[in-house]
Amino acid sequence: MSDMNTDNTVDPNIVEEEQPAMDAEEPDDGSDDIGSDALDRLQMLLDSAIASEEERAQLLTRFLAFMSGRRTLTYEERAFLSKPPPKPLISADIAGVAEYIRSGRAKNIIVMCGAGISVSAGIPDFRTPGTGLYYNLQKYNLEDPQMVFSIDYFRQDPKPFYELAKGLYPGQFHPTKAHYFVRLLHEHGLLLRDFTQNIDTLECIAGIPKEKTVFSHGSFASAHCVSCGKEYTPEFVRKKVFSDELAVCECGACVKPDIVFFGEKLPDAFFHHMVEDFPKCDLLIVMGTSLQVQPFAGLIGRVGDGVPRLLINMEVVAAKPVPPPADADEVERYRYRTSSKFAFNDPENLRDALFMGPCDDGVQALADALGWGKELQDMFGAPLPENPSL
Ligand code: CNA
Repeated sequence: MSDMNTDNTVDPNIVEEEQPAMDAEEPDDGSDDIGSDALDRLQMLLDSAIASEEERAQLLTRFLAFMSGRRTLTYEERAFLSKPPPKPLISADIAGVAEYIRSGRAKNIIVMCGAGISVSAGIPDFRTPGTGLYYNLQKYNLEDPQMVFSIDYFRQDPKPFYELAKGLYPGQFHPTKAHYFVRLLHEHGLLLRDFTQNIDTLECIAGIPKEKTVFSHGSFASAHCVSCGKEYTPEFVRKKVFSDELAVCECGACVKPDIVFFGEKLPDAFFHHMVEDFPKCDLLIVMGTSLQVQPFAGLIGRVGDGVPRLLINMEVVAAKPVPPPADADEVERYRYRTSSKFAFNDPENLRDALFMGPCDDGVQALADALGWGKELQDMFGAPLPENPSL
């Protein structure tokens, strides 16, 4: 995929380009050589909620017969394999997404989130002007505030990172409604996976099961020496952080919590679940992220064509700059073909829904529309567990 750095490391500078199409070409000669992209489309239809159960079963049976040479495909079948899927949502907003969930079409929801979901807990995000962590790092006169998460810079001067770590270290904050909404999705049996970029581990405190969470940029749950690789406990690092000391290894180098710095590889779980989960996803909810950091940001382009996506954020991010082409034949394909940009600028868009505002308001509105409003409020108001594990 074009969204992936070849070395699979985090890169904040890559902004996603348009993804190549995953659509099927219809053969001009009417033969049954429908091509491997049509097989991809078949797989996608079978994996997604776009076709009904009956359509899926019929399609699979006929296709298997075709593959084993027992029959040829009809014109309609070939057309079905290449046609754009039906309109995904009744409206590109919270009400449309709620209707989609209520209709039972969302059974494998993936949530992707970032620092914005923890802002109301008191943890600043990176990039919001005036309050973000990068703004607060001005006193270090760094050439670029992102250097604080550069592994080379950390080896030279770990102090800015340690200071920043103190401000978002797990154990000091209460999860937000956005975290509890993810748990609610899980309790309603709808959560396939929660891909978080956050390192504050508020997901664990909110009670989202660990196996449902992918800490895409690592966490404070473990730590290693950057030179000899010796492992240290999170308690060791925690004590140092809160006594304003550096955690130093017995070899003399600095110890770093296992959060992913720019230039470092993401955890294996990220790639495993990226490949396993996204083809099954039937609704993507993206919350509180600027979608600036790759390869995470490119995940939005990994759901099947036409699979609805909801962005809940203070600002519009990753939007396609222009409306789709005016060509009548191309427009439907273009509209529902998955790319790593949202189609908010398309006035006919019924696939990418937007709630622009605080995450907590967005999830409360969605929970209300689903009839889960009180459940969310009660969960948010309940006392925290005594000893949540990181
Ligand atoms: P970012 O680049 O700072 O973007 C945050 C996004 O959230 C922006 O688009 C904001 O407009 C939006 N936002 C801010 N507040 C709210 C709110 N209340 N409701 C809705 N939207 C809001 O952060 P990203 O997560 O996109 O960048 C990825 C980095 C940030 C990851 O590597 C994280 O590790 C890192 N980070 C994590 C934390 C944390 O763990 N809480 C805090 C700060 C940074």
